[in-house]
Amino acid sequence: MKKRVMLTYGTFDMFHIGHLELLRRIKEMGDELIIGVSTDEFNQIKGKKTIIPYEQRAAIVEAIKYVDRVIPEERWEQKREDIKRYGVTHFVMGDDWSGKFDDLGDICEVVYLPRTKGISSTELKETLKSLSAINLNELNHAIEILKRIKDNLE
Ligand code: C2G
Repeated sequence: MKKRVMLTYGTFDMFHIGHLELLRRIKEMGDELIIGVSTDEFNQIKGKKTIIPYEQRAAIVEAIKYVDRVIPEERWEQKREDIKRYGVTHFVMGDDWSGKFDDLGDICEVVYLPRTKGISSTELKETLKSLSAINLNELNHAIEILKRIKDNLE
């Protein structure tokens, strides 16, 4: 039986359960899983702001037990070369990309899997931002109270 070599790409910023669930499901479908992790430069081309630098994002993905190989993703157009170079049989992405890579269907299976609901790097960043805004507010409020106490003591 021909070895099923799976390939997917992503930024994997602030690695979370949505990313893990995708990699788990893809690995379940095949024998080998290759991940193209978007470099910081490519994220600029994608217009995607990241918090965690490429080296750390790639190291985290490489440490995942489902992953057999990590390659840098530097250009939109490298997919076809990568599929040929690594003998990829299945190209798999989350379904927010549904239809976008069907053109690769002439050289491998193209599969889109449902995204994991309720989690995304963007939502995580928003939550962090709102938490720091709340903390800042409370800090300013506390400073006001301390000022009033100080004024009353004088
Ligand atoms: N994903 C998911 N569920 C989530 C969040 C993400 O299944 N809750 C999937 C996405 O559908 C994608 C993968 O996880 O297939 C990686 O997501 P991102 O890191 O956001 O990657 P993206 O910016 O979509 O990069 O050339 C392809 C691009 O590099 C894909």
